[in-house]
Amino acid sequence: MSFFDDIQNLIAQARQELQAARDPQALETWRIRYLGLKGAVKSAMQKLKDVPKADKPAAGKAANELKQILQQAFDSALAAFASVARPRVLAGVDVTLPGSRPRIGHAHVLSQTIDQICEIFGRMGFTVAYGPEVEDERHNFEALNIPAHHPARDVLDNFYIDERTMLRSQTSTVQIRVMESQQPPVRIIAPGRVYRPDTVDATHSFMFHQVEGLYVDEGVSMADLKTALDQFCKAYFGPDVRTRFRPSFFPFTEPSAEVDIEFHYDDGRKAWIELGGCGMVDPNVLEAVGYDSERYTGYAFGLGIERMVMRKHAIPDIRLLFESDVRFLHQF
Ligand code: FA5
Repeated sequence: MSFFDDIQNLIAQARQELQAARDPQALETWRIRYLGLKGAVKSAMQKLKDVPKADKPAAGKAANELKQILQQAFDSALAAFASVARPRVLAGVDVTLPGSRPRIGHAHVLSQTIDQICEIFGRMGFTVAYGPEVEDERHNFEALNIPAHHPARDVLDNFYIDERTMLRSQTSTVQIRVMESQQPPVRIIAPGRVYRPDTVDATHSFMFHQVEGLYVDEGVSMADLKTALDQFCKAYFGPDVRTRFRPSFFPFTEPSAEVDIEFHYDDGRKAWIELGGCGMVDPNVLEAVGYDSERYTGYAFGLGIERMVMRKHAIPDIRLLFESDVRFLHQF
């Protein structure tokens, strides 16, 4: 078969295959096979050197025409494909509309709040400490000045695992763990889960989160405590929020107080809402961890995180925070 017959056969075969190409992928495969760097057109060009000298001018022309014919065939197949395919893909879609946000997951509102709390106290110089949720009685009670037979240690008021081990009922345990492991000055917060067999209702859960705060150094005073908590509440709830400190009692602080924030209802009513307990660290606690209570003083606080979140986002029932209902969780 002559060089010219080969060219004619190639054109016929290429056209046939191009007609059969049904999608962009097949079109691209065709382009590579015929017009690519190692394609059929290229090898036809290379065969020119074997053509007898007399036929060379005509063969060169035929080879150039082969290239043009196949390139044009490819271009028009591509254009035809694009003009058919685009309306089919975009039918009924207004590409000028804003996109719809994909519903991807995000941190739970309680985790977001814990991050926020750590950030706010971080700016005041507090570092973050953690302690175990399964605790011994020394850290949950004894070192916190809560002796044996104290009503707070009742088996009905705590989740005991065995005689000496329990799920911690307060993050105050971390105060002890931190003070046992370092010398003053100590300035930490400790967020985490705590467990109490409380009857579940709109504001109580058997598992909830607290954030503990502890600052021990020379010359720490109740005024420092009030300033820190007031500043925290203003940073978290907004600059207009008012705080109030009510005298209270905790075995591990003296004096002790309950910290409240003023809450404004939509109908104009106002009420004081309790956030947690606080006070000056009792000297007995400082002595229990080997600190010199003559030299050092400190303050501590423990705030309920669910109560803060509920107040800030007007969540009426604590159970909503634990039910994993995405319709609720997606709002935050
Ligand atoms: C304490 O737990 C003390 N450890 C706080 C403290 C720390 C005082 C350091 C002094 C110094 P109390 O039992 O009041 O205190 O709990 C603190 C907060 O946890 C409460 O004000 C409330 O916001 C939250 N809380 C208590 N029980 C529940 C519950 N069942 N469900 C949800 N939140 C609760």
